[in-house]
Amino acid sequence: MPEGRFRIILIKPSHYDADGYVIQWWRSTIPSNSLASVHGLIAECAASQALGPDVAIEVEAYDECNTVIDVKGAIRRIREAGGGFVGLVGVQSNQFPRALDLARQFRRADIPVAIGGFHVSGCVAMLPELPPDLKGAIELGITLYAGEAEGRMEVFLREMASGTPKPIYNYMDDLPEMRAATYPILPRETVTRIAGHYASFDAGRGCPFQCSFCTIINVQGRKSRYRTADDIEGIVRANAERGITRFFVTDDNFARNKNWEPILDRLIELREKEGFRIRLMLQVDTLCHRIPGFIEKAARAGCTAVFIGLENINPESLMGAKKRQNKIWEYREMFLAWRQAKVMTYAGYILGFPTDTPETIARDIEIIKKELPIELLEFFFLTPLPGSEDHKNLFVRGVPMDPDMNNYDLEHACTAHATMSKEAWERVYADAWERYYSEDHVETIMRRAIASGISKRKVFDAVTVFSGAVRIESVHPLQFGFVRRKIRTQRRPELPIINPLVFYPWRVIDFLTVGFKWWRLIRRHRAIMNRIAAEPGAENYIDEALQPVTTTGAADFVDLYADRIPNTYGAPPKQPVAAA
Ligand code: B12
Ligand code: SF4
Repeated sequence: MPEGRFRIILIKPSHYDADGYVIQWWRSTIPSNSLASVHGLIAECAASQALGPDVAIEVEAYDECNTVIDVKGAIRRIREAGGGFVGLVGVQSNQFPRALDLARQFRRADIPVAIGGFHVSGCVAMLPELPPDLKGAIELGITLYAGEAEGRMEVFLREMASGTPKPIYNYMDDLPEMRAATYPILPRETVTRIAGHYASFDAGRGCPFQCSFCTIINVQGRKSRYRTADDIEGIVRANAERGITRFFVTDDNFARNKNWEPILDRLIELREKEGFRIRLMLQVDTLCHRIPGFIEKAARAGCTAVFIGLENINPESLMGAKKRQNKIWEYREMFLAWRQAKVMTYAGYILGFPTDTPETIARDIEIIKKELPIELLEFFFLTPLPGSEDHKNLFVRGVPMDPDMNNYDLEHACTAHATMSKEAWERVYADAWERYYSEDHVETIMRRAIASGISKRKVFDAVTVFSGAVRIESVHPLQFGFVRRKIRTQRRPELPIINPLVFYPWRVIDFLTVGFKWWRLIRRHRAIMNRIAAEPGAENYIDEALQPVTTTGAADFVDLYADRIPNTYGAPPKQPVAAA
């Protein structure tokens, strides 16, 4: 056991862009809840003197998406403390190569390293044996942690501190209870590196559905495990003491959190009786509008934006991916319900289901633009993420998949498509962003926002970020931040470090070009917004998507797909029409 001090440096790694530079920003936009969870657990161990009364546990937490990691400084601080380790936290598959590159630098200095997160947990949960990257990590002397750490961090710290940790901790068969679980919490200085000072918490874990591309059900289970309303109040109060009242609630499907109502009631009470200025971003499924009171209470609790897993509008694709709960004939009603509550909607759309072709995708995006009142649509490649049933099936059958985990960011084609070539699939992805964020459609989105009383400033900001992130910065909006940083020396080891005389002039041009493109986009969007806002009667705008669904029929796209919706699927009876 160490004596005196034990310093733990937590790093949530980022990943590499196409040029091999770490994707990082002056300010990132979404907090890392994994970092908050692990930090909270270690802070609790520090407070309870888990390593004994003579050892002070010190903890630092960094999100590499908004912080340049000073590896030498971290090594020095651990050595000065006389002991400690580096924890690479919440490492997703696409971040595993970067995590290993950081780990190698620490291991060369003989600093102990542990890695946890979805890549390790997903592989351990689903694969018959460890994949080569995890085996390689163990060979480097890195400790792997599969499963959730609530209730067991003390044991882990003791074994790390004694210098005899196991090569791999596997708690996949033992999901901890969430009631009274430790709060996910970060120091204020970590939170303020996120634009808008958003913190996060998971009000629960697990989802009852069985989508085949999803890793969550195999790692966190299909049973809803949830925090109590008292604990959510505790998390909110602890953050509010530091001046933080905006939260990203990271439940993948908050509508299926069995405790959603007491939690929302408590947040409403905090807002309405005690004046807390709570703002929430939630993730929900497409059936949430059927839960009585859910949308209304979410809005009263401070929800201003929701992420909805639309995934696709083609019933064949949804059935193929076992996403049976998505009922396309109800989509419009669901979006209108959120709109009525003045909540902005983000919907995820997956490209590359086996029956997708460039033509059907183009057609479906046009249908969505015309018929569904969504603000932000975000596109993803269908990806066999380690931890998902899709990945396991391909792995077991030996189907080729991209060996470079850095590409598993849902922005790359990682395995072959049934009909599209890799290039065609990539073109479809680029075209989807162009098509949805065309100036015409940006205008429609803004018109709908003004007509529905949704904050036009908020919609302007979000639409501008979403339309520029991929097209200007070449990163998905979920990885976006403000002011990109590229550190010359922090490049993928497979690629050369560029001479400063070449790198810095290139960087200046790159920076100015990107800045100019943003300036032009902002100017164009602002002109659209100002023009619409100045039009008399803008608030009376109406189009097909804003019309309530009538009792006689749903939207046209339901007709289009009528012959593909299985009879047993609960759809309203429709006259089948030939697919376009
Ligand atoms: C919030 C979230 C985000 C946020 C923040 C990231 C974060 N990790 O907090 C944002 C929006 C940035 C994000 C982005 C992306 N995400 Co995300 N995200 C999530 C989400 C919904 C919640 C994460 C979370 O808080 N989990 C709860 C924590 C507590 O669980 P955990 O990370 O496993 O940590 C526990 C244990 O693993 C362990 N542990 C973890 N680290 C360590 C370290 C040590 C030392 C120890 C001892 C223990 C330990 O203890 C923790 C507490 O129990 C998850 C789904 C999910 N349910 O987890 C997806 C998820 C992690 N994301 C995923 C993906 C693919 C992405 C993206 C790549 C794709 C995309 N475009 O959405 C991007 C890109 C991110 C990037 N920069 O590269 C996948 C990852 C799958 C995989 N095999 O890699 C997930 C699982 C969702 C899915 N689609 O299946 N994401
Ligand atoms: S609804 Fe979302 S979280 Fe639930 S299984 Fe499907 S993809 Fe996963």
